[in-house]
Amino acid sequence: MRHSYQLPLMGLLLFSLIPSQLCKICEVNEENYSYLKHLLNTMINSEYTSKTQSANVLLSLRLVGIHNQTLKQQVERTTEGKPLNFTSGQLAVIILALEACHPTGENFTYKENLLRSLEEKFQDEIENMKTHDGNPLTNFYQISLDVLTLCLFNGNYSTTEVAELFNHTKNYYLGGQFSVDTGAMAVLALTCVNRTLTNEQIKAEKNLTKIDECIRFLVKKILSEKKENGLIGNTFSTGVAMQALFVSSKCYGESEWNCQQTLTTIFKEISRGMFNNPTAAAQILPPLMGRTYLNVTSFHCDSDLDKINISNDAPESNTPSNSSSSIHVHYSVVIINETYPTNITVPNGSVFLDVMKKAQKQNPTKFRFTMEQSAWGPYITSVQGLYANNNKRTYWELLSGGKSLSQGVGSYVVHNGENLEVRWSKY
Ligand code: CBY
Repeated sequence: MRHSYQLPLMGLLLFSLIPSQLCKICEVNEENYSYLKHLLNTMINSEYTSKTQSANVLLSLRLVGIHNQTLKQQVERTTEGKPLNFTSGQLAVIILALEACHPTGENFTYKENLLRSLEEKFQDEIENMKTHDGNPLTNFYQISLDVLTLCLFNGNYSTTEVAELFNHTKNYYLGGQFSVDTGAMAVLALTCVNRTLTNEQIKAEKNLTKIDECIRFLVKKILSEKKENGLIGNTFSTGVAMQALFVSSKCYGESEWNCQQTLTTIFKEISRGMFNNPTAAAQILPPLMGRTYLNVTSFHCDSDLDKINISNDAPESNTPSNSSSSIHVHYSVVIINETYPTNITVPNGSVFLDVMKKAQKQNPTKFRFTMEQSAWGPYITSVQGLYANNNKRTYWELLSGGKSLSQGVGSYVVHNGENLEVRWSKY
């Protein structure tokens, strides 16, 4: 009889001895490694179209214990002499990638000058917020990446400023919608800051409470974006959301998130070709192996993944095989109350960008556009000479049948009879 109440007590005691940093992790077991192989194949055999794409891939590979010297050198080369060319978040990803999971014996060589440059860029973001109605130079996802990187590598930032900045809920919204990617990246950044504060004890108790509250609020918001199939936000925000939930498991109950269900749905999405973009693959792989960006400062990140034999075949594209047949779509440019419509014929399997190029050729006055390469592929910067502007929170939104798309122009495969639109919008 005595044991019956002593056991739970012992359990409670043991539980309270587990450090609060220990997280709830669910990860892929070996029988599902074929999905990971597909991701690795996409990441390693892609031709990177932007500097941050290769940095995202390098970061991801290192976090799962795969060291690729050629890729590392490629990322190193992008930083030579010109960290000024990058936005703050791009530089943060590059630092994370170059410094992640050092194999023993390797020196931290880049960190100092790149970190100083990141500190400056972070200050420029804050300055811009002060002078432009709270709008950073880039966005709050990048600000979170900045804080995470500065925190992990002991760069300079003010905790009070961070606590203040991250307490404005408005910063987590894009176009009136809570951005799961942004909220989740903020949870990672704040968790890092929180851990350093806990170590420094009393120093900033007020900040600690503020940051704690903020993490709890964000975790609640992230969980409220959980879909019936287990995705959190959408397919592409689920990876970073998983990371945030791994490091904050003390903020929610076990019944609030079924991690296995999320994994199963992600496998389905991998099979559907949704992760054939190297950055998409890079962002989902670490959480599938139970890793988060907070593991960047670990000295070894070994896993069983390096046993996987990666082929040199180019990743499969989602272009259907009968691409000789044609399809017809409606395409319009919409600027406030003006609509400029047209009909376009493209080969089956074409992406949104192919439609835009064809329309531009047909009528350059109405359909001319410019783009730049982002980590996720081409990003439309202007249509008809009208440019997106971060300070005014304007951008060109992609829609199909009136619904906003969750893929960019280079990835979204168009369908026969579809109503495509690029719309001048505010976020
Ligand atoms: N990364 C960034 O700076 C981007 C942060 C991010 C939250 C990002 C999503 C998440 C991520 N993991 O990187 C983000 N998008 C932002 C902030 C934005 C805004 C950018 C403006 C700014 N101030 O920096 C903005 C304008 C609201 C935006 N995204 C627009 C778009 C559309 C692009 C259309 C175009 N002009 O080309 C689009 C296509 C949505 C639409 N229907 O118009 C879009 N974004 C999408 C779909 C996405 C997802 C990409 C998924 C994919 N497979 O291609 C995204 C992952 C991402 C990139 N956006 Co934004 C979000 C998602 O669906 N989960 C840091 C940097 C270092 O890499």
